[in-house]
Amino acid sequence: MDGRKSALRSALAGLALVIALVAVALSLLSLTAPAAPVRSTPAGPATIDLSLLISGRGAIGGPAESHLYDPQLLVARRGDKVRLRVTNGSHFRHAIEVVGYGVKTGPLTGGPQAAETLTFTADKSGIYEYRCYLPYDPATATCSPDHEQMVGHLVVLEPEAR
Ligand SMILES: [Cu+2]
Repeated sequence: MDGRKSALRSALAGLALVIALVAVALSLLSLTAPAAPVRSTPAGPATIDLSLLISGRGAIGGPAESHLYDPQLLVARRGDKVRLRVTNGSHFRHAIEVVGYGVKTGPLTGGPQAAETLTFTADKSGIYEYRCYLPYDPATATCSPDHEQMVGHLVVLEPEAR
């Protein structure tokens, strides 16, 4: 009886040792073979196509307090050439300016969709605000009461070290 117990005990101890060795081997493997970084864009400077919608649920004669830029965050890397398609999907005249980048559309008329593509090189890293530069003027169907809320940010990252 005692002999069978001690055989079982040593078998369990052996099993525990094997499990510990496998765990050490696995941790060494994961140390020596790090996962490759996931990459969805080329490593070097690239031309990136972005699109931005000036969205307004307000319509002519209706409420106009929901105008916004969609999306409110754009990301590029320094050195990328950016082609930013701006479409005005609202019924009011709007525009966009990336402050500090010297990049802006002309006034984009409302009603039938108006669009303009801005092409620029993201040559400065940092976070830059984009906003509408046309003040609210109901007499000319320009912008909307929420003009001050039409804000987003362009984030230009430093490229990864290669
Ligand atoms: Cu405005």
